[in-house]
Amino acid sequence: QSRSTFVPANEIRSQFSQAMSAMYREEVPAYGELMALVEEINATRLADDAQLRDQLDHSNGLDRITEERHGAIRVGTAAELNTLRRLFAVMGMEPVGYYDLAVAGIPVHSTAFRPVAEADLNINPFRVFTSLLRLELIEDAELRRAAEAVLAARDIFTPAARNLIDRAEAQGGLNEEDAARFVTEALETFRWHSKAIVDADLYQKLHDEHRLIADIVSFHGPHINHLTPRTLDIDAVQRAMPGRGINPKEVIEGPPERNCPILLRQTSFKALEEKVLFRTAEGTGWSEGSHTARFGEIEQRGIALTAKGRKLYDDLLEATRAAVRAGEGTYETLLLEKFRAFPDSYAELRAEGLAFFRYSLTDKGAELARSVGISGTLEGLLEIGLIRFDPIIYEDFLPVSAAGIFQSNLGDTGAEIVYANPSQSSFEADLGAKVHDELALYAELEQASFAACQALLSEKAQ
Ligand code: OOG
Ligand code: NI
Repeated sequence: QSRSTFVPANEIRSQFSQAMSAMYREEVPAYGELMALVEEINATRLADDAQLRDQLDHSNGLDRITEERHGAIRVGTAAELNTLRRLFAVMGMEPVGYYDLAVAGIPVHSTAFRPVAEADLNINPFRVFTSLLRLELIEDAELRRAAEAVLAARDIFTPAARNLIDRAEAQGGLNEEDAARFVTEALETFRWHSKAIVDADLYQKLHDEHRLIADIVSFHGPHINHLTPRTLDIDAVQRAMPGRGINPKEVIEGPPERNCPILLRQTSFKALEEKVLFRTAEGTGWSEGSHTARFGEIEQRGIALTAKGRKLYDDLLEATRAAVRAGEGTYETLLLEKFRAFPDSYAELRAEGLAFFRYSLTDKGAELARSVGISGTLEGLLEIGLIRFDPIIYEDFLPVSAAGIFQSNLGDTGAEIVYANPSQSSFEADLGAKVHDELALYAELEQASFAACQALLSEKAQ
């Protein structure tokens, strides 16, 4: 097997993301409707906004927009999470970030699998938000043991998928035939199964403990629970949804509408109620029931914030929530009001060290670089117009938003659980790897973009 015959991981990821989208479109028809709506609005927005087009072009973001989506799954055991890490690695996706959802009363902790290098993100930025159930948080020991037994008996991967993961690791890649088979087999893990692997009684007990626990434990695998396209104008999509027969949740999660979008704004529509079959207690037949797990979501991505910017974001969001609790007004107006304290021009965001930027040569810079050698500081080169800066897009997630999304789709029933500490190290032990620090990734990207400018400008000087 020679290396040159391997299908690039980027290509496998693109194929997988397309296959996933086709499967979800069939399973959840509203998703197809949503995709069409988002595509229309993106096209209009791009046609109307030359500045946005130019900016996306300079951060290599233009081509990837319509291909861009994220999904989410929830798994039950460390072994499942561990094999998922290996499965995603075949497609060039690595775990980035640690999210503790326990703070929001949700018994999971999570990471996002995604490509890490800029070139790979530009080819296809497909990501999967992946949550691991914290079974230790179930207090009822008998119920915990019952859940453990169900999880221990299932295999969420097909034998062929397992073989192909082994082969990809041993060889360093997959040939064309294997890659195509891998996509088909890996997809099986994410498929919806309407036949539960528990009886109605156990389902109900798990559900009473927390709806999410029932969703994770009761089925053959971690069905993809939403697949989210990226829109360039979330307010427009939110307004247009009801006209298409889609009913979004009331508020958009994340920062308010701004000139310079920051981080991530998301909205979703309610989970579908789906018919499921439970095993009868004797195990001889089936009884009908229903389950809600899958929903639709859209998102708009903005600039990645530095630690300082993120702190300001968190503080303002908390101030908004406190003001809402104090009855000072509606969430939406208070959010807008509080976020006036967040600078809203790229120049200010940069000057105050609140966000990450990608530097590139201007036309003038490129022209000069061809004739003379130039060196200078970043600020100097910016001032004389040889370098420009564009936002680095946030590729990750927000735990508070995620909690809002989870909650809107779970409803309010289900007992409160008191949670243990966040535990990144135990998550990483289960995962079998450390998660990347997302802030470090953005900082590297920024530094590398300036270094590349410097190299181009100084070429002729040597
Ligand atoms: C994941 C929710 C988090 C997002 O976009 O923040 C998420 C889940 O419901 O499993 O997907
Ligand atoms: Ni999501």
